[in-house]
Amino acid sequence: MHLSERSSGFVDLENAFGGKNYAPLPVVLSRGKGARVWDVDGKEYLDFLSAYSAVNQGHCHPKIVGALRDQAERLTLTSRAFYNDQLGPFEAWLCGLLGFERLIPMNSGAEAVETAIKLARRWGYDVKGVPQDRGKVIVCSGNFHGRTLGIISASTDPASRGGFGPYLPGFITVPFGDLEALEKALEDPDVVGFLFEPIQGEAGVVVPPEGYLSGASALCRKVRVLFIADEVQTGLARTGKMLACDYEQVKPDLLILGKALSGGILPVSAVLGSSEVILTIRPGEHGSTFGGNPLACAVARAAVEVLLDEKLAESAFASGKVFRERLSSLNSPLIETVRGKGLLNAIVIRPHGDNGKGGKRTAYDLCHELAEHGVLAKQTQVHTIRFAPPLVITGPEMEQGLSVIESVLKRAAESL
Ligand code: IF1
Repeated sequence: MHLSERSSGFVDLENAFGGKNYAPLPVVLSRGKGARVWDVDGKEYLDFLSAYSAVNQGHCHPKIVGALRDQAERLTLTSRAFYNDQLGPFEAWLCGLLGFERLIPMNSGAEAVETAIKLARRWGYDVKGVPQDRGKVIVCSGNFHGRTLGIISASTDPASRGGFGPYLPGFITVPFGDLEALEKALEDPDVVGFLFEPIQGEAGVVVPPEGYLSGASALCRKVRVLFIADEVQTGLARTGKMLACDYEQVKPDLLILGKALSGGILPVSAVLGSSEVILTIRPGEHGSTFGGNPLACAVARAAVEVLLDEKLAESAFASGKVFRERLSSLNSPLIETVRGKGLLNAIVIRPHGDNGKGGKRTAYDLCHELAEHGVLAKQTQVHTIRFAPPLVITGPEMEQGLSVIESVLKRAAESL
């Protein structure tokens, strides 16, 4: 991809002074509105990544930005050493909306996942009666729950996990989507929780077989194991329902939210659950300086209200259908699979052509080409491209995005 001098300046600075824990597409963004973003040269793009589903409400949503501005001028952070006038109302409102008794606010998704694991262990000891330090959490192969040491200890992905040991014990891995394997693992009396993504994001938008969530929920209930849904990525309207668990009418014992809980404006996450579980952690035993800050609460309230006011779950459901139908109807020999729910979708691409480095072109090369033509998307795994535009994407914008994607795929298919 050609880089302007202006763009190269920013790329060079990151390369010179930043850690190299990312390999971004060479696009330097400076502005966003709705489903569109602009780079430092003023070139416009459709954002089909949405900051990994954090900006479900679209970039710089005026209502959320307004809430941010209003609250920023009044009070931003008190710590949890004191009460503030935003946290309680926000907790009551979100619990009421989603049908939970209590929540613990945190910041990043990973922190909320860690909180859930701690809650499951503590509940296991205090309520279920598992012997101290023996609690185990079942996780799924191919999972992605974040980057902390605890979480990567539960990962099966060598890139996330490798070379960071020693690892935290207490995890059992089962294949994702396999109820029999789960049932077997649940025979261990020390199991306190089953932690899963309703659709695996990083694994390549892997949708489990129908009935998996409801089956897993029933299995967990039978043996008194907490059913813990990581909806950091699938949650909050992304998959065409408020929660992906709603597709099978299952209610998790612990629900983990992040990303779009703030509409991408600042890091806000939460774990929701029953008093029985949430209250097992007592004062001084867990927390965070920024968790539950008034700015975050005001922003999160506005962000979730936007999802409701603008019926974004319904929009995601409808436009996701259009998206998958259009790409399937291409019947492109290049596309192995089109999958997803709502606006969390992916296509699996066959290697094709010549990448100029002695190999075949893959999803990575297609993402560069898409960016050149004004559509931002990111490969996940080697052969998969994830498409997850903001849920506010308009009909004409979706058409525009689809026509770029279609033409890039058609051209690539010629080199198969
Ligand atoms: C990165 C992936 C997406 C998540 C689920 C918890 C977290 C995530 C289901 C942690 C985070 C991110 C992190 C981001 C890339 C991204 C990602 F490709 F790695 F898998 F979205 F698909 N649970 N996902 O997906 O939340 O601590 O980041 O707030 O660059 O690592 P976080």
